[in-house]
Amino acid sequence: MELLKEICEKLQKGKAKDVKVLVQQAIDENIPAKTILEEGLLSGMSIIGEKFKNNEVFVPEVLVAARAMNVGAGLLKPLLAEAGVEATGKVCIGTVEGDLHDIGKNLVKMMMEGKGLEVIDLGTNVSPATYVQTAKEQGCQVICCSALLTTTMPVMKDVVQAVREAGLDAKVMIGGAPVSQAFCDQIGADGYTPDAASAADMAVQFCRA
Ligand code: B1M
Repeated sequence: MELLKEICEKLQKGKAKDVKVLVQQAIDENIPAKTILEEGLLSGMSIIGEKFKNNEVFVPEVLVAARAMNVGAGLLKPLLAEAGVEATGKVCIGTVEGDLHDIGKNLVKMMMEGKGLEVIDLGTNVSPATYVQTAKEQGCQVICCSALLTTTMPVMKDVVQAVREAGLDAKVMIGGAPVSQAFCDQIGADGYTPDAASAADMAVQFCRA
């Protein structure tokens, strides 16, 4: 679809204002929010990711693309949310210590809020102690950790260990591009999902259990 291709291209160029206008146009044309997200915004972000890997673009270009992504995703937020859902539980979410990537984490948060979960956003660079303290003080049923760097994935193991040592019965969910089910099993986390929508489904299941 031409419009989605245009969103994808403007996102890669970091044209946040254009992305905003085009996403709104796509919404007005009744293109499903999930399609706009996946085939417009995320597809642009994935091309930028490849170029970043191949040194064809650098941090500043990636940052402006990320900003455009957040602007577009913000418009989709109310549409991705399910209307009239009742609060189903409380979770906290953050990107683990040493890691500043937050686009995926923000999408997971958005999907979880859409399912009626109360989400405490701890931001990026979150230490295991902060997850534990927040879950304890706020009574979170689920602790959600995102990581995008292979070097920060081991912090997830520290989170699991800190949660168990603190005697919390909160579930620990993990995700992010380099994370896998095998890694989840290896560190003893309670759940892994590859995308934001299934993360929200899993969190709801944990909260209801
Ligand atoms: Co960075 N970066 N980056 N970066 N960056 C990657 C991750 C990288 C793969 C690029 C590459 O080389 N190909 C690479 C990591 C390599 C590795 O670890 N093996 C990398 C690197 C090296 C770095 C720096 C070290 C670069 C440098 O400075 N030399 C640096 C590190 C900074 C730090 O964190 N300490 C860095 C910096 C940055 C920017 C600041 C420029 C920017 C981040 C901006 C921001 O987030 N606000 C950035 C970006 C944007 C990327 C890429 C291009 C895109 C990441 C992204 O947002 N993807 C990325 C390349 C790539 O992934 N192709 C790259 C879109 C997002 C929606 O996907 O987060 O995977 P993702 O989330 C998905 C799922 O994984 C899942 O749901 C989401 C949607 O369905 N999910 C969960 C996520 N969390 C979940 C949690 C769950 C469940 C599912 O349960 C709790």
